[in-house]
Amino acid sequence: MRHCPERPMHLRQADPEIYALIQKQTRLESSTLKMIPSENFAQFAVLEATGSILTNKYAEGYPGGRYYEGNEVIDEIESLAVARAKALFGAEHANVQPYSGSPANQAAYRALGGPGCKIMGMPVPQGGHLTHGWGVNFSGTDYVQVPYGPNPHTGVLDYDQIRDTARRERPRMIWVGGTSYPRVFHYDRFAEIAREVDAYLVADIAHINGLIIAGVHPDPVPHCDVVTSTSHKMLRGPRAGFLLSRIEDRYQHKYFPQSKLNLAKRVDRAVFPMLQGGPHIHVIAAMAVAFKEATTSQFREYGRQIVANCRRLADGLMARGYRLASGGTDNHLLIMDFRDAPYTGKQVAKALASAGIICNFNMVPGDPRKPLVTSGVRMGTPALTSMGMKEPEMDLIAGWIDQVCRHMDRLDEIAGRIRAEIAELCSRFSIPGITEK
Ligand code: DSN
Repeated sequence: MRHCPERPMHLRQADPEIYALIQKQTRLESSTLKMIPSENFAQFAVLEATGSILTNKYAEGYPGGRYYEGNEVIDEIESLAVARAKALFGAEHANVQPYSGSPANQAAYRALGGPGCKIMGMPVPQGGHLTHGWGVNFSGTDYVQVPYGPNPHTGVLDYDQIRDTARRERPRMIWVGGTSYPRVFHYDRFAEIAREVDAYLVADIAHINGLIIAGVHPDPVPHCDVVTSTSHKMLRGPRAGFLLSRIEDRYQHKYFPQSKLNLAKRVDRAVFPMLQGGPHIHVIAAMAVAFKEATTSQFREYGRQIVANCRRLADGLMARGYRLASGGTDNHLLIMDFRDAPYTGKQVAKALASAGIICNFNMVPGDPRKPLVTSGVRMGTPALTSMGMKEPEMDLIAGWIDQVCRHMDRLDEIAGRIRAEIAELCSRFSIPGITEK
């Protein structure tokens, strides 16, 4: 007789405490405005793949070359994810094993040069990421960072200044990308500069990959040696990272004359075995699901709407007298600039959260305050756009943000009402992975 396994025990019975906490977080996320620009709602199919039995399998190595048996199906899954990543971005090579964005960036560093190399990147306060050379991160301790950033007055990158710095410093790598730069990155101009000084160009597109797919931002792939990304922000995939690269290294003879490995192979070796062990196959499967969704016309429309929503929100705030870093936005995020205000970015972010508007305090270019205080608040539209919100909702939200900022001294009187209005608004929209139809 066939052995009949017991019905699986659902989380609700197996661990009521954790179940209750997840339900609590679900209620919070479905009744407040998720406006941290790096957050989103993964679709249900992504959550399902992430929670699948694929979590059980060890698969060190790559498809066709594993260190464990029983990986025939796993090879198919990873190969499909790789093929979808390459097709989606038009890349020659893809590696889908990085556990997240920072490990992906670490692998890019190791594929392009060992510790001690000089790199150019944007520091965190200027809109970059920790891994672009910030002092407390491996990229700042193991590599020599030469910073560049937006002009503190205009908030926009000055490409002539970047070229001058590159000519003077001759870095091995130039990193382009950020976490709080509200404008477009011109990869073609970065590429010109990089070629002039024989530097590798690396784009970190974690924040804006959906805008690139939608065609509303320039495509970095033709211009860059390596492109890194996460899959859980705009892509609405699982929490993970991936790398895209050229196959051949344009500077092989100069920087790696002894190596028999081309760039694609060096990227793969940097991920495994240099930096990681077993890949998270359940997450790779979920990433493949997200890549598939990103090929649809609905996804491209979503990418366009993210920017339209963010511009509308920016216009609504500026019309009410608020200052924004760089004077507006071209992408999914904006930074409210409170340098001249009597309250800090941290105080405003907390006040907004108390009213159901969840964003984060953030440095603005030229910020005189410390990173744990700041003069800025960063907010974005990807998650709201995933819910189906459009321009009319952005107008409402600009109004609520304004009410909070104008009444910082009597929040008790208004926060509850705004929170209730926001919960009512959210209840009218479908939330991917939560109330997804
Ligand atoms: N933590 C991410 C962000 O919020 O931008 C970057 O890794």
